[in-house]
Amino acid sequence: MTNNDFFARLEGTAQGIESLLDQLLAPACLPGEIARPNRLLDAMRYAMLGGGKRLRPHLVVETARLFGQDGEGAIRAGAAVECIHGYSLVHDDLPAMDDDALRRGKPTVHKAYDDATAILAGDALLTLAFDILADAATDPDPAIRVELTLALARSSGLGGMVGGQMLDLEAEGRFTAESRPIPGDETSTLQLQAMKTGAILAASVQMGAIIGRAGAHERAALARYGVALGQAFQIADDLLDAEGEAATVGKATGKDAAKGKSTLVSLLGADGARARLKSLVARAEEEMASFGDRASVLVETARFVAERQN
Ligand code: GRG
Repeated sequence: MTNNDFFARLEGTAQGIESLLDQLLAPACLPGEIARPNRLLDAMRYAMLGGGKRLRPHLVVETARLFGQDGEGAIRAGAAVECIHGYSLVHDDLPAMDDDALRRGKPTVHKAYDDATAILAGDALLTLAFDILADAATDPDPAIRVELTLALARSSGLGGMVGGQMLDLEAEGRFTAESRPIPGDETSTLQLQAMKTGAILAASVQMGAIIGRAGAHERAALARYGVALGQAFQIADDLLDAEGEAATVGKATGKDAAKGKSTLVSLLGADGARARLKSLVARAEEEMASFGDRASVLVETARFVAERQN
């Protein structure tokens, strides 16, 4: 698969996601809703439309495609993951969390609106994610919808992304009076990162496999691919934070070092982190070998994740 083919696939999914989110975030109420307040809807649209690589939906869609499932279901499941991702960014940027002014190259939601609206926009995106999955349009089989719901819930909540965010705040030393400090060794750092960012990426792959009705062996290989991809994503993110320019990356950089955060870059050095990144991409590729040429997009995705500049 050429680079151009890969970017065409990424862009194709991004367009599908943009147009579905535009529809889902329209002013008209759905059955069971009473009214959609303008300011909240505007803030949700501001957070979700016109930006982002749409990497997680791409993983859902391309994994489902591996099993010949090329319909609306995968785009809808991808939109659900993207809503969780979008909510996490909106909340992460708040003054009580990371206090960021720039996201995807534009003012963060609380800067463009206000803190309360940003909190509510994140809350409503979180709810919307599960609304999308519960809808029969996502898959005619209720058992599949339940499985998708569970995969997304487990990866994004207490034992996944939100839990990882908590560990991250603890690691900054925010609550030293009440909680144990998090050790900054490699094992703890990998666990924190696996929860905070890896879990949702791995779940995206898993959700594609659920839609594709993948067998146990295939799911296991995809799960290992997802873990390697998640770690690679995080190292690339840490390298961008350490070495990238805010204008290119689309958000503030140099924050990990300023906060004394433990990352694979601080633990292994930039060259050591790059070497680890290379071996993770190789592992992701190996896991896809049994799928043959059908998995070439997922192989390219692992390379893209490692080489991305934003
Ligand atoms: C606040 C509940 C809560 C969770 C926060 C995922 C997370 C946990 C915070 C996001 C903050 C952050 C910058 C994490 C680093 C990795 C990351 C998720 C980067 C952004 O993801 P990309 O590169 O972004 O896929 P785009 O904009 O392309 O969607």
